[in-house]
Amino acid sequence: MNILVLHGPNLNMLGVREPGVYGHDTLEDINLRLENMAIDEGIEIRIIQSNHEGELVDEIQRAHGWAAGILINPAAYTHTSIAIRDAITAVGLPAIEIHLSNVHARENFRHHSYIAPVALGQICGFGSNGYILGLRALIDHLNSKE
Ligand code: CA2
Repeated sequence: MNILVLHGPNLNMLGVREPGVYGHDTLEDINLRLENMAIDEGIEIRIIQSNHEGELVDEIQRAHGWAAGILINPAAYTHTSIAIRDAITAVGLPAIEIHLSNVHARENFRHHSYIAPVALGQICGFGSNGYILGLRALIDHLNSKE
């Protein structure tokens, strides 16, 4: 089972600034936890962070034919990107939307997600644990379809 993990813009700054909102874990910490879980589960993951919308779209398209599912924190593009939404629809892969913070308890502009309607589900508000919960949910979903 292959899974693509995508981190959107500014998530490379995690742990460096705003620990009150996003926690103390760095992106490297999160990726290490995901990689360890992937080893334990016997699956393969490919992890990409990009600050560029088009690159995220390219990676989603590239996942077609390789990945069985996508774990994505689109970061600020959650609230703006029809292109990322369309790419998820185009590849037809189950995608789980992750947010570190509880976006619904924050500013109004973070309450709307262009991605949520095409995602299998959304996990938010559990900090970096959200990625682990999301990977668990995606693996279980894919296994239940076999
Ligand atoms: O809660 C999340 O995971 C978000 O996707 C994070 C995005 C934000 O735009 C979404 O509304 C919710 C922002 C990521 C920015 O990450 C930073 C990390 C350290 C310092 C500053 C920003």
